[in-house]
Amino acid sequence: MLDPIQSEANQIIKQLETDLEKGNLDQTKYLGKRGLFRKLAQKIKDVPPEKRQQAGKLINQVKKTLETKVRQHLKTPSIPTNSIDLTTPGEKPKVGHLHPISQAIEEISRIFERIGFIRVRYPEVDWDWYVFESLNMPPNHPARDEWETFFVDRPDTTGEIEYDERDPRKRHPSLIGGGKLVLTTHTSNSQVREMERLKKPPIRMINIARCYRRQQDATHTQMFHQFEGLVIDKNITIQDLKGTLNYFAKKFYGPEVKSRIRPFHFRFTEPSFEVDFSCHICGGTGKVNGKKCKLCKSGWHEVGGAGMVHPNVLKAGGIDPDKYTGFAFGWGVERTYTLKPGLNIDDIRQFYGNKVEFLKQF
Ligand code: FA5
Repeated sequence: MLDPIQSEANQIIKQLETDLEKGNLDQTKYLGKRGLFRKLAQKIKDVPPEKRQQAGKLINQVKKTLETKVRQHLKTPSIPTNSIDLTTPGEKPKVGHLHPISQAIEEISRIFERIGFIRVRYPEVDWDWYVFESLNMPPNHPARDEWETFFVDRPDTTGEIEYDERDPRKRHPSLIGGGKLVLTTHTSNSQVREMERLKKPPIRMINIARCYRRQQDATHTQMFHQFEGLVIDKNITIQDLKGTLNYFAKKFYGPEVKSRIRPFHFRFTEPSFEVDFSCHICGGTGKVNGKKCKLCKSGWHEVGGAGMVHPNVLKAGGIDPDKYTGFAFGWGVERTYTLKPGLNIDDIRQFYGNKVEFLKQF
């Protein structure tokens, strides 16, 4: 009972082989909806029930043979190279996407641009003066130790000029042929650069850039990103800072998330704060159904620093601290991003491991 099917199958395979030899491949003729294989498969209904299983196997085998022959032919086509087989099934091109940190940077920029911040870029290898001295950190000041700095191997041209807190501009890089050169340890190097660029407030800057520190563990990488906000104008107060933090928290994490500031110390802001955002899982309570929240320690996540711009920094940027005040903040992009609802990334080094399987998920 299977013989007619077998012999028809042999014929179809032979016919395909002849077509392939001639370079006449038409897949639809064999494997299409109304193709020869489909017609053969339909014959199974005429086979008595006790032989159907065997017939099914035979039909499957024929299909595999036809497909394999077509596939092999397409890999090493004997058809002339200038002809195109329009029946060949298309291959979906792989579409890439931006790196998750680039996506985060785009999102952060858009959020701040909506309230009038201007995105700027400044050098990521910069003079010590912009990274430390102009930020009220004299040479050899112990506060510098917190920034585990990579220095560029270059002669120090600072010379004999003493650091003068009342007039830090005496040691401005343009006057001393540069000075020491460092990889930027934070985006705060942009503060005085932006004051110099605009010369006069109002200033509303957002600077997002790479930073470098000699650190490496699950929450620190040697290269990471920060975003720095700086607002300077008449009558800017801590209220403005708090309003901006809350605005960002709600836009980036969701409407139920709040910010809080805790007293801290930075040389370039006075007063200074650490900034936390409430945990989106436990809503800032630290508990879920009476149990300790697994995502946060105490209901809050720390993301970075902030404060009111120190008068010495305004002076270094040529702005009169008796007329103007301002606030600044600086946070890690990686850290801020990993706290987004739905992401559960416990090691930020994964962002830079170049594993496509990891990156594909974003
Ligand atoms: C600063 O860098 C200050 N410049 C922030 C600031 C700006 C304060 C303006 C006041 C006014 P801090 O060293 O704490 O502060 O770093 C801020 C954030 O950067 C950290 O909370 C963390 O999120 C991120 N960060 C710091 N070092 C690393 C690192 N090695 N890897 C990844 N993220 C880091």
